[in-house]
Amino acid sequence: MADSWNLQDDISVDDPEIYNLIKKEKDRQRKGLEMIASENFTSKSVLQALGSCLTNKYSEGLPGNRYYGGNEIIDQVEILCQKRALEAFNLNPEEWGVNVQALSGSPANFAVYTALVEPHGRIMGLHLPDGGHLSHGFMTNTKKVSATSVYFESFPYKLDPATGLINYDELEANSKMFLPKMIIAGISCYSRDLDYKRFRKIADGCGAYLLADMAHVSGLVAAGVAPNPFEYCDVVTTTTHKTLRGPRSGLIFFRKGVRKVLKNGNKEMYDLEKKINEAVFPGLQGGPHNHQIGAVAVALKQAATPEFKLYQQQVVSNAKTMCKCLMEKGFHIVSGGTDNHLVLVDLRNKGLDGARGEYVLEHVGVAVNKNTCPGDKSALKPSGLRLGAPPLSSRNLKDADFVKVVDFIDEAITLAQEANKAAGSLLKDFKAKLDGPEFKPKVDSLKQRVEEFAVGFPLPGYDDW
Ligand code: DSN
Repeated sequence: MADSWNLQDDISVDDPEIYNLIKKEKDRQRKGLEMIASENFTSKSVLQALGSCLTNKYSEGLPGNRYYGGNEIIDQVEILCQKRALEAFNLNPEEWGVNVQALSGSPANFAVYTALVEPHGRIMGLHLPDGGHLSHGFMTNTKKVSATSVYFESFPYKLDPATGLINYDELEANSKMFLPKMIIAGISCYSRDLDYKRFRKIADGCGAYLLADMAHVSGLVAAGVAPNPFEYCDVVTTTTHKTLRGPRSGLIFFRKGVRKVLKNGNKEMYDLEKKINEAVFPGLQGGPHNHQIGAVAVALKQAATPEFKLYQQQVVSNAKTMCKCLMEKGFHIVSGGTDNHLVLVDLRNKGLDGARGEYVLEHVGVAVNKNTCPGDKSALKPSGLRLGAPPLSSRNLKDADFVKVVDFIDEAITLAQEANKAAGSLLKDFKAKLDGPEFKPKVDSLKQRVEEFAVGFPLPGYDDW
Protein backbone atom coordinates (compact mmCIF):
# COMPACT_ATOMS: atom_id res chain seq x y z
CA MET A 1 0.00 0.00 0.00
CA ALA A 2 1.65 3.18 -1.16
CA ASP A 3 -0.92 5.53 0.27
CA SER A 4 -1.50 6.59 3.87
CA TRP A 5 -5.28 6.92 3.38
CA ASN A 6 -5.91 3.21 3.46
CA LEU A 7 -6.23 3.17 -0.31
CA GLN A 8 -5.40 -0.08 -2.05
CA ASP A 9 -3.94 1.55 -5.19
CA ASP A 10 -6.39 -0.43 -7.24
CA ILE A 11 -9.37 1.41 -8.67
CA SER A 12 -11.47 -1.76 -8.72
CA VAL A 13 -11.18 -1.87 -4.90
CA ASP A 14 -10.91 1.84 -4.10
CA ASP A 15 -13.78 2.95 -6.33
CA PRO A 16 -15.79 0.05 -7.75
CA GLU A 17 -18.53 2.38 -9.04
CA ILE A 18 -16.28 4.33 -11.37
CA TYR A 19 -14.27 1.20 -12.17
CA ASN A 20 -17.42 -0.60 -13.30
CA LEU A 21 -18.58 2.36 -15.35
CA ILE A 22 -15.20 2.46 -17.10
CA LYS A 23 -15.46 -1.27 -17.76
CA LYS A 24 -18.96 -0.80 -19.18
CA GLU A 25 -17.83 2.04 -21.44
CA LYS A 26 -14.89 -0.04 -22.66
CA ASP A 27 -17.32 -2.86 -23.40
CA ARG A 28 -19.62 -0.48 -25.29
CA GLN A 29 -16.70 0.80 -27.36
CA ARG A 30 -15.53 -2.77 -28.09
CA LYS A 31 -18.93 -4.19 -29.05
CA GLY A 32 -20.09 -1.24 -31.11
CA LEU A 33 -18.96 0.61 -34.20
CA GLU A 34 -17.79 4.13 -33.30
CA MET A 35 -18.23 6.33 -36.34
CA ILE A 36 -18.19 9.81 -34.79
CA ALA A 37 -15.95 11.73 -37.20
CA SER A 38 -14.27 13.74 -34.43
CA GLU A 39 -13.38 10.74 -32.26
CA ASN A 40 -10.62 8.19 -32.25
CA PHE A 41 -9.05 5.44 -30.15
CA THR A 42 -5.75 6.61 -28.76
CA SER A 43 -2.81 4.30 -28.06
CA LYS A 44 -1.91 2.64 -24.78
CA SER A 45 1.28 4.75 -24.52
CA VAL A 46 -0.80 7.91 -24.71
CA LEU A 47 -3.13 6.56 -21.99
CA GLN A 48 -0.10 5.74 -19.83
CA ALA A 49 1.20 9.32 -20.10
CA LEU A 50 -2.29 10.64 -19.33
CA GLY A 51 -2.45 8.53 -16.19
CA SER A 52 0.97 9.60 -14.94
CA CYS A 53 2.33 11.81 -12.15
CA LEU A 54 2.60 14.70 -14.62
CA THR A 55 -0.96 15.54 -13.58
CA ASN A 56 0.25 16.47 -10.08
CA LYS A 57 2.25 19.54 -11.04
CA TYR A 58 1.35 23.21 -11.35
CA SER A 59 3.47 25.08 -13.88
CA GLU A 60 1.94 28.45 -14.80
CA GLY A 61 4.18 30.19 -17.27
CA LEU A 62 6.39 28.82 -20.02
CA PRO A 63 9.48 26.58 -19.86
CA GLY A 64 12.27 28.43 -18.06
CA ASN A 65 9.88 31.06 -16.75
CA ARG A 66 7.43 29.50 -14.30
CA TYR A 67 5.59 30.92 -11.33
CA TYR A 68 6.12 27.76 -9.23
CA GLY A 69 9.23 25.85 -8.28
CA GLY A 70 9.99 22.24 -9.11
CA ASN A 71 9.38 22.47 -12.84
CA GLU A 72 12.74 21.38 -14.20
CA ILE A 73 11.32 18.10 -15.54
CA ILE A 74 7.99 19.60 -16.63
CA ASP A 75 9.99 22.16 -18.65
CA GLN A 76 11.66 19.29 -20.52
CA VAL A 77 8.28 17.65 -21.20
CA GLU A 78 6.81 20.86 -22.62
CA ILE A 79 9.90 21.69 -24.71
CA LEU A 80 9.87 18.16 -26.15
CA CYS A 81 6.17 18.49 -26.96
CA GLN A 82 6.78 21.83 -28.72
CA LYS A 83 9.69 20.37 -30.70
CA ARG A 84 7.68 17.34 -31.78
CA ALA A 85 4.68 19.51 -32.73
CA LEU A 86 6.84 21.54 -35.12
CA GLU A 87 8.52 18.39 -36.49
CA ALA A 88 5.20 16.57 -37.02
CA PHE A 89 4.14 19.30 -39.45
CA ASN A 90 7.62 19.89 -40.96
CA LEU A 91 7.81 23.44 -39.60
CA ASN A 92 10.97 25.52 -39.38
CA PRO A 93 11.33 26.87 -35.80
CA GLU A 94 12.61 30.15 -37.29
CA GLU A 95 9.24 30.62 -39.02
CA TRP A 96 6.75 28.95 -36.66
CA GLY A 97 6.25 28.65 -32.94
CA VAL A 98 3.69 26.64 -31.00
CA ASN A 99 1.81 26.91 -27.73
CA VAL A 100 0.94 23.45 -26.39
CA GLN A 101 -0.99 24.54 -23.29
CA ALA A 102 -4.52 25.10 -24.68
CA LEU A 103 -6.85 22.65 -22.97
CA SER A 104 -8.72 21.77 -26.16
CA GLY A 105 -9.86 23.16 -29.51
CA SER A 106 -12.48 25.71 -28.47
CA PRO A 107 -10.19 27.26 -25.81
CA ALA A 108 -7.39 27.34 -28.39
CA ASN A 109 -9.57 29.24 -30.85
CA PHE A 110 -10.83 31.62 -28.17
CA ALA A 111 -7.23 32.33 -27.14
CA VAL A 112 -6.37 33.25 -30.73
CA TYR A 113 -9.30 35.66 -31.02
CA THR A 114 -8.44 37.12 -27.61
CA ALA A 115 -4.86 37.66 -28.72
CA LEU A 116 -5.43 39.08 -32.18
CA VAL A 117 -8.94 40.51 -32.44
CA GLU A 118 -9.97 43.42 -30.20
CA PRO A 119 -13.20 43.02 -28.15
CA HIS A 120 -16.12 43.16 -30.61
CA GLY A 121 -13.70 42.99 -33.51
CA ARG A 122 -14.94 41.16 -36.59
CA ILE A 123 -14.42 37.57 -37.60
CA MET A 124 -15.78 35.34 -40.37
CA GLY A 125 -16.12 31.56 -40.07
CA LEU A 126 -18.07 28.82 -41.82
CA HIS A 127 -21.70 28.84 -40.63
CA LEU A 128 -22.31 25.99 -38.17
CA PRO A 129 -25.31 24.54 -40.08
CA ASP A 130 -23.09 24.52 -43.19
CA GLY A 131 -20.34 22.52 -41.49
CA GLY A 132 -18.54 25.10 -39.35
CA HIS A 133 -17.81 24.83 -35.65
CA LEU A 134 -19.46 26.55 -32.67
CA SER A 135 -16.21 28.27 -31.78
CA HIS A 136 -16.05 29.96 -35.21
CA GLY A 137 -18.71 32.44 -34.11
CA PHE A 138 -22.07 30.69 -34.24
CA MET A 139 -25.20 32.65 -33.40
CA THR A 140 -28.84 32.51 -34.44
CA ASN A 141 -31.27 35.36 -34.98
CA THR A 142 -32.40 35.02 -31.36
CA LYS A 143 -29.28 33.94 -29.50
CA LYS A 144 -25.53 34.45 -29.40
CA VAL A 145 -24.83 30.77 -28.90
CA SER A 146 -21.04 30.63 -28.75
CA ALA A 147 -18.98 32.92 -26.51
CA THR A 148 -17.10 33.74 -29.70
CA SER A 149 -20.25 35.50 -30.96
CA VAL A 150 -20.80 37.19 -27.58
CA TYR A 151 -17.35 38.79 -27.40
CA PHE A 152 -16.65 39.21 -31.12
CA GLU A 153 -18.81 40.23 -34.07
CA SER A 154 -19.23 37.31 -36.38
CA PHE A 155 -20.51 37.11 -39.93
CA PRO A 156 -20.63 33.62 -41.43
CA TYR A 157 -19.81 32.34 -44.86
CA LYS A 158 -21.82 29.46 -46.28
CA LEU A 159 -22.03 26.58 -48.71
CA ASP A 160 -23.57 26.83 -52.14
CA PRO A 161 -26.69 24.69 -51.50
CA ALA A 162 -26.64 23.42 -55.09
CA THR A 163 -23.16 21.90 -54.84
CA GLY A 164 -22.61 21.51 -51.11
CA LEU A 165 -19.26 23.31 -51.57
CA ILE A 166 -18.00 26.46 -49.82
CA ASN A 167 -19.08 29.54 -51.72
CA TYR A 168 -15.71 31.30 -51.87
CA ASP A 169 -17.03 34.02 -54.21
CA GLU A 170 -19.68 35.03 -51.72
CA LEU A 171 -17.15 34.95 -48.86
CA GLU A 172 -14.86 37.21 -50.88
CA ALA A 173 -17.61 39.72 -51.68
CA ASN A 174 -18.89 39.79 -48.09
CA SER A 175 -15.40 40.07 -46.62
CA LYS A 176 -14.82 43.25 -48.62
CA MET A 177 -17.87 44.82 -46.99
CA PHE A 178 -17.59 43.34 -43.49
CA LEU A 179 -13.80 43.87 -43.30
CA PRO A 180 -13.09 41.17 -40.68
CA LYS A 181 -9.95 41.18 -38.60
CA MET A 182 -9.77 37.41 -38.97
CA ILE A 183 -11.06 34.75 -41.36
CA ILE A 184 -11.28 31.18 -40.09
CA ALA A 185 -10.67 28.32 -42.50
CA GLY A 186 -11.92 25.32 -40.60
CA ILE A 187 -14.65 22.76 -40.44
CA SER A 188 -16.53 20.41 -38.20
CA CYS A 189 -18.48 18.71 -40.95
CA TYR A 190 -17.25 19.30 -44.49
CA SER A 191 -15.97 16.40 -46.52
CA ARG A 192 -14.01 18.37 -49.11
CA ASP A 193 -10.49 19.77 -49.08
CA LEU A 194 -10.21 23.43 -48.13
CA ASP A 195 -8.67 25.82 -50.66
CA TYR A 196 -6.23 27.60 -48.33
CA LYS A 197 -4.68 29.49 -51.23
CA ARG A 198 -8.06 31.02 -52.04
CA PHE A 199 -8.65 31.79 -48.35
CA ARG A 200 -5.27 33.60 -48.26
CA LYS A 201 -6.17 35.70 -51.27
CA ILE A 202 -9.52 36.61 -49.70
CA ALA A 203 -7.88 37.46 -46.35
CA ASP A 204 -5.27 39.62 -48.07
CA GLY A 205 -8.04 41.37 -49.99
CA CYS A 206 -9.57 42.65 -46.75
CA GLY A 207 -6.45 42.84 -44.55
CA ALA A 208 -7.50 39.96 -42.28
CA TYR A 209 -5.46 37.38 -40.44
CA LEU A 210 -6.04 33.87 -41.72
CA LEU A 211 -6.59 31.23 -39.03
CA ALA A 212 -6.84 27.56 -40.00
CA ASP A 213 -8.66 25.38 -37.48
CA MET A 214 -7.40 22.04 -38.78
CA ALA A 215 -8.76 20.04 -35.81
CA HIS A 216 -10.61 17.50 -37.92
CA VAL A 217 -7.85 16.94 -40.45
CA SER A 218 -4.61 17.50 -38.51
CA GLY A 219 -3.68 13.81 -38.69
CA LEU A 220 -4.24 13.87 -42.44
CA VAL A 221 -2.14 17.05 -42.72
CA ALA A 222 0.72 15.53 -40.69
CA ALA A 223 0.67 12.50 -43.00
CA GLY A 224 0.56 14.65 -46.15
CA VAL A 225 -2.81 13.30 -47.31
CA ALA A 226 -4.70 16.61 -46.97
CA PRO A 227 -3.80 20.16 -48.08
CA ASN A 228 -1.28 21.90 -45.85
CA PRO A 229 -2.70 25.03 -44.12
CA PHE A 230 0.76 26.12 -42.93
CA GLU A 231 1.67 27.26 -46.45
CA TYR A 232 -0.92 30.03 -46.35
CA CYS A 233 -2.07 30.78 -42.81
CA ASP A 234 -0.87 33.11 -40.05
CA VAL A 235 -2.14 30.91 -37.23
CA VAL A 236 -3.16 27.24 -37.14
CA THR A 237 -5.06 25.58 -34.29
CA THR A 238 -5.90 21.95 -33.75
CA THR A 239 -7.27 19.54 -31.24
CA THR A 240 -5.07 16.52 -30.73
CA HIS A 241 -7.64 13.75 -30.28
CA LYS A 242 -9.35 13.52 -33.65
CA THR A 243 -7.45 12.22 -36.69
CA LEU A 244 -4.21 12.99 -34.82
CA ARG A 245 -5.09 10.10 -32.43
CA GLY A 246 -3.69 11.69 -29.28
CA PRO A 247 -5.23 12.70 -25.94
CA ARG A 248 -7.81 15.48 -25.64
CA SER A 249 -5.87 18.73 -25.89
CA GLY A 250 -5.18 21.71 -28.15
CA LEU A 251 -2.25 23.26 -30.03
CA ILE A 252 -1.81 26.79 -31.38
CA PHE A 253 0.82 27.32 -34.09
CA PHE A 254 1.78 30.90 -34.91
CA ARG A 255 4.00 32.48 -37.53
CA LYS A 256 7.28 34.19 -36.62
CA GLY A 257 9.63 36.42 -38.60
CA VAL A 258 8.74 38.56 -41.59
CA ARG A 259 5.01 39.10 -42.24
CA LYS A 260 5.46 41.14 -45.41
CA VAL A 261 7.89 43.41 -47.20
CA LEU A 262 6.42 46.89 -47.54
CA LYS A 263 6.58 49.02 -50.70
CA ASN A 264 9.42 51.09 -49.23
CA GLY A 265 11.43 47.91 -48.69
CA ASN A 266 10.95 47.84 -44.93
CA LYS A 267 9.86 44.58 -43.35
CA GLU A 268 6.73 44.15 -41.27
CA MET A 269 7.40 41.50 -38.64
CA TYR A 270 4.92 39.09 -37.07
CA ASP A 271 4.18 39.84 -33.43
CA LEU A 272 1.94 36.86 -32.65
CA GLU A 273 4.02 34.85 -30.20
CA LYS A 274 3.77 37.04 -27.09
CA LYS A 275 0.12 37.92 -27.73
CA ILE A 276 -0.94 34.30 -28.15
CA ASN A 277 1.10 32.96 -25.25
CA GLU A 278 -0.28 35.67 -22.95
CA ALA A 279 -3.85 35.06 -24.11
CA VAL A 280 -3.53 31.39 -23.10
CA PHE A 281 -1.89 32.23 -19.77
CA PRO A 282 -2.59 34.40 -17.84
CA GLY A 283 -5.44 35.53 -20.13
CA LEU A 284 -7.71 32.52 -20.19
CA GLN A 285 -6.14 29.61 -18.34
CA GLY A 286 -4.28 28.77 -15.17
CA GLY A 287 -1.84 25.91 -14.90
CA PRO A 288 -1.34 23.79 -18.00
CA HIS A 289 -2.46 20.16 -17.89
CA ASN A 290 0.95 18.57 -17.93
CA HIS A 291 -0.32 15.00 -18.23
CA GLN A 292 -2.04 16.06 -21.44
CA ILE A 293 1.08 17.81 -22.71
CA GLY A 294 3.14 14.68 -22.03
CA ALA A 295 0.55 12.54 -23.78
CA VAL A 296 0.40 14.93 -26.76
CA ALA A 297 4.18 14.56 -27.04
CA VAL A 298 3.77 10.78 -27.17
CA ALA A 299 1.10 11.07 -29.89
CA LEU A 300 3.25 13.47 -31.91
CA LYS A 301 6.15 11.01 -31.82
CA GLN A 302 3.77 8.39 -33.24
CA ALA A 303 2.59 10.89 -35.87
CA ALA A 304 6.11 11.07 -37.28
CA THR A 305 6.23 7.34 -38.12
CA PRO A 306 5.66 5.63 -41.49
CA GLU A 307 2.86 3.59 -39.83
CA PHE A 308 0.98 6.79 -39.05
CA LYS A 309 1.11 7.82 -42.70
CA LEU A 310 -0.24 4.41 -43.75
CA TYR A 311 -2.99 4.73 -41.14
CA GLN A 312 -4.08 8.14 -42.47
CA GLN A 313 -4.03 6.85 -46.06
CA GLN A 314 -6.29 4.02 -44.89
CA VAL A 315 -8.62 6.48 -43.14
CA VAL A 316 -9.17 8.36 -46.39
CA SER A 317 -9.51 5.16 -48.40
CA ASN A 318 -12.04 3.78 -45.90
CA ALA A 319 -14.07 7.01 -46.02
CA LYS A 320 -14.12 6.92 -49.82
CA THR A 321 -15.19 3.27 -49.85
CA MET A 322 -17.92 4.00 -47.32
CA CYS A 323 -19.09 6.93 -49.46
CA LYS A 324 -19.14 4.87 -52.68
CA CYS A 325 -21.07 2.01 -51.06
CA LEU A 326 -23.61 4.38 -49.53
CA MET A 327 -24.20 6.03 -52.90
CA GLU A 328 -24.64 2.61 -54.54
CA LYS A 329 -27.38 1.94 -51.99
CA GLY A 330 -29.20 5.15 -52.91
CA PHE A 331 -27.97 7.42 -50.12
CA HIS A 332 -27.54 11.08 -51.03
CA ILE A 333 -24.08 12.35 -50.08
CA VAL A 334 -23.67 16.10 -49.59
CA SER A 335 -21.14 17.45 -52.15
CA GLY A 336 -21.29 14.09 -53.95
CA GLY A 337 -18.26 12.55 -52.27
CA THR A 338 -15.41 12.93 -49.82
CA ASP A 339 -11.76 13.97 -49.89
CA ASN A 340 -11.11 13.35 -46.22
CA HIS A 341 -12.15 11.22 -43.25
CA LEU A 342 -15.90 11.91 -43.16
CA VAL A 343 -19.07 11.57 -45.16
CA LEU A 344 -22.22 13.68 -44.75
CA VAL A 345 -25.36 11.70 -45.61
CA ASP A 346 -28.56 13.62 -46.35
CA LEU A 347 -31.47 11.39 -45.30
CA ARG A 348 -34.26 13.45 -46.85
CA ASN A 349 -34.58 11.19 -49.90
CA LYS A 350 -35.07 8.27 -47.50
CA GLY A 351 -37.98 10.08 -45.84
CA LEU A 352 -35.99 10.34 -42.60
CA ASP A 353 -34.11 12.99 -40.64
CA GLY A 354 -30.89 12.92 -38.64
CA ALA A 355 -32.61 12.31 -35.30
CA ARG A 356 -34.33 9.16 -36.59
CA GLY A 357 -31.16 7.95 -38.30
CA GLU A 358 -29.03 8.50 -35.20
CA TYR A 359 -31.63 6.79 -33.01
CA VAL A 360 -31.87 3.59 -35.01
CA LEU A 361 -28.11 3.35 -35.48
CA GLU A 362 -27.46 3.85 -31.78
CA HIS A 363 -29.88 1.00 -31.07
CA VAL A 364 -27.94 -1.37 -33.29
CA GLY A 365 -24.57 -0.35 -31.82
CA VAL A 366 -23.40 2.12 -34.47
CA ALA A 367 -22.48 5.53 -32.98
CA VAL A 368 -22.88 8.47 -35.38
CA ASN A 369 -24.19 12.02 -34.96
CA LYS A 370 -27.06 13.83 -36.58
CA ASN A 371 -25.89 16.78 -38.62
CA THR A 372 -27.33 19.66 -40.59
CA CYS A 373 -27.30 19.54 -44.38
CA PRO A 374 -27.41 22.47 -46.81
CA GLY A 375 -30.95 23.84 -46.90
CA ASP A 376 -31.83 22.87 -43.31
CA LYS A 377 -33.85 25.59 -41.63
CA SER A 378 -32.72 24.85 -38.08
CA ALA A 379 -29.55 23.46 -36.52
CA LEU A 380 -31.86 21.74 -34.02
CA LYS A 381 -33.63 19.67 -36.70
CA PRO A 382 -30.84 18.34 -38.89
CA SER A 383 -31.54 16.25 -41.96
CA GLY A 384 -28.37 14.25 -42.09
CA LEU A 385 -25.80 12.04 -40.46
CA ARG A 386 -22.07 12.61 -40.17
CA LEU A 387 -20.08 9.38 -40.50
CA GLY A 388 -16.35 9.24 -39.81
CA ALA A 389 -13.73 6.62 -40.60
CA PRO A 390 -10.91 7.42 -38.08
CA PRO A 391 -11.96 5.36 -35.02
CA LEU A 392 -12.73 2.16 -36.90
CA SER A 393 -9.55 2.58 -38.96
CA SER A 394 -7.66 2.60 -35.64
CA ARG A 395 -9.26 -0.82 -34.98
CA ASN A 396 -7.68 -1.91 -38.25
CA LEU A 397 -10.81 -2.06 -40.39
CA LYS A 398 -9.95 -1.93 -44.06
CA ASP A 399 -12.01 -1.13 -47.17
CA ALA A 400 -13.70 -4.54 -47.35
CA ASP A 401 -14.74 -4.18 -43.71
CA PHE A 402 -16.29 -0.80 -44.43
CA VAL A 403 -18.39 -2.45 -47.15
CA LYS A 404 -19.83 -4.63 -44.40
CA VAL A 405 -20.29 -1.60 -42.11
CA VAL A 406 -22.33 0.12 -44.82
CA ASP A 407 -24.46 -3.03 -45.15
CA PHE A 408 -25.26 -2.75 -41.42
CA ILE A 409 -26.06 0.96 -41.75
CA ASP A 410 -28.29 0.35 -44.76
CA GLU A 411 -30.16 -2.42 -42.96
CA ALA A 412 -30.73 -0.15 -39.96
CA ILE A 413 -31.93 2.75 -42.09
CA THR A 414 -34.31 0.44 -43.94
CA LEU A 415 -35.76 -0.64 -40.58
CA ALA A 416 -36.10 3.03 -39.65
CA GLN A 417 -37.94 3.77 -42.90
CA GLU A 418 -40.41 0.94 -42.22
CA ALA A 419 -40.94 2.05 -38.61
CA ASN A 420 -41.34 5.65 -39.71
CA LYS A 421 -44.03 4.77 -42.24
CA ALA A 422 -45.92 2.87 -39.59
CA ALA A 423 -45.50 5.54 -36.91
CA GLY A 424 -46.76 8.84 -38.30
CA SER A 425 -44.98 12.16 -38.06
CA LEU A 426 -43.89 12.50 -34.42
CA LEU A 427 -40.38 11.49 -33.34
CA LYS A 428 -41.70 10.02 -30.11
CA ASP A 429 -44.09 7.76 -32.06
CA PHE A 430 -41.21 6.68 -34.29
CA LYS A 431 -39.12 5.77 -31.24
CA ALA A 432 -42.00 3.89 -29.66
CA LYS A 433 -42.60 1.96 -32.87
CA LEU A 434 -38.93 1.02 -33.22
CA ASP A 435 -38.80 -0.06 -29.56
CA GLY A 436 -42.11 -1.95 -29.81
CA PRO A 437 -42.83 -5.64 -30.46
CA GLU A 438 -42.94 -5.34 -34.26
CA PHE A 439 -39.46 -3.89 -34.70
CA LYS A 440 -37.49 -4.61 -31.53
CA PRO A 441 -36.62 -8.21 -32.45
CA LYS A 442 -35.28 -7.05 -35.82
CA VAL A 443 -33.28 -4.24 -34.16
CA ASP A 444 -31.89 -6.65 -31.55
CA SER A 445 -30.92 -9.19 -34.19
CA LEU A 446 -29.02 -6.56 -36.14
CA LYS A 447 -27.33 -5.30 -32.96
CA GLN A 448 -26.22 -8.87 -32.24
CA ARG A 449 -24.66 -9.18 -35.70
CA VAL A 450 -22.97 -5.77 -35.38
CA GLU A 451 -21.51 -6.91 -32.06
CA GLU A 452 -20.22 -10.21 -33.45
CA PHE A 453 -18.54 -8.28 -36.25
CA ALA A 454 -17.12 -5.52 -34.02
CA VAL A 455 -15.48 -7.77 -31.43
CA GLY A 456 -13.32 -9.24 -34.20
CA PHE A 457 -11.36 -5.96 -34.24
CA PRO A 458 -9.33 -5.37 -31.05
CA LEU A 459 -9.48 -1.95 -29.40
CA PRO A 460 -6.24 -0.04 -28.95
CA GLY A 461 -5.51 0.85 -25.31
CA TYR A 462 -5.50 -1.22 -22.13
CA ASP A 463 -6.47 -4.87 -22.66
CA ASP A 464 -7.55 -5.55 -19.08
CA TRP A 465 -9.98 -2.64 -18.60
N1 DSN B 1 -17.23 17.81 -31.30
C1 DSN B 1 -16.21 18.12 -32.26
C2 DSN B 1 -16.67 17.94 -33.65
O1 DSN B 1 -17.45 17.06 -33.82
O2 DSN B 1 -16.25 18.62 -34.56
C3 DSN B 1 -15.62 19.45 -32.03
O3 DSN B 1 -16.30 20.21 -31.09
